[in-house]
Amino acid sequence: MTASLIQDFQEALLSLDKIKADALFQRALSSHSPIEVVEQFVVPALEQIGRYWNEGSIALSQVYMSGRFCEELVEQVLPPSDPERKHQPRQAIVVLNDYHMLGKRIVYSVMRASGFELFNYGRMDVDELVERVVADKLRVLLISVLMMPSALKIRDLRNALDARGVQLKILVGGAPFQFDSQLWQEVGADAMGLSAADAVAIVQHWAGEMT
Ligand code: B12
Repeated sequence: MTASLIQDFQEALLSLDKIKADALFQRALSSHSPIEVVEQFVVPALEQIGRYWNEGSIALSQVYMSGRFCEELVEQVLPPSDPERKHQPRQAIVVLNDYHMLGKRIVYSVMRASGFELFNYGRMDVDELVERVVADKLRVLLISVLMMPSALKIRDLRNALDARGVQLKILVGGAPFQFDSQLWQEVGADAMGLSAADAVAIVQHWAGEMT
């Protein structure tokens, strides 16, 4: 994926030029797999947009519309599921507390495309999540958070599950864990992944241990 293609894509997003963004996305797809395009093209462009916003050089509306455009593009190309399901632990994915949904959507799609079946809980708070984990008898929970206050809520979740004697492997991912490499341990998670590909590799490893 060339840097100039990513740069052009990012500029199209920032100028809210949906047609151009779509054309560049299709061009990237002509030489790379959908997952590669998502992880090596869409994600870096959005991360750069996040940095601009952090510096104060762009408006929140530009960040928001870029996220929405990318959600639509990603939705078109990520396959819904693979018919060959593997033997696997009961698992789910959730966004805890915040409203950044794109990362979860990608991880969910990539997990399913890689042969895993998992519940998609959408967005939940801690109390609701504890009840669902117990009711669904989960063995593995994937949590996506993009804000620090949401990341810290994982500690409350772990404490509430411990109090009910629930043994659950928690895999976390999202911006706060990328900013602070020790945070996943501090909030009581079992592992942290930087990407959707990491999620697949880690759950595959756990599934092997559990069978
Ligand atoms: C787009 C965006 C938004 C959009 C979200 C649109 C949507 N539908 O999702 C909008 C404009 C709504 C938004 C709003 C806000 N945002 Co915002 N946003 C971003 C931005 C620029 C990109 C996020 C994104 O979509 N990235 C692309 C996706 C694909 O990447 P990702 O989510 O990181 O997921 C990848 C990996 O992290 C990983 N992954 C993700 N989840 C998981 C889970 C598991 C288990 C695994 C293994 C891996 C994994 O795999 C994914 C694919 O590679 C980030 C910047 C950043 N550095 O992340 C800020 C950012 C997350 N936002 C931030 C903030 C502060 C806000 C607001 C509070 C702003 C405001 N003042 O109103 C609000 C809060 C909304 C809320 N209550 O949740 C901060 C959070 C800071 C912090 N430490 O808490 C960030 C980090 C920007 C910053 N540097 O300040 N935001």
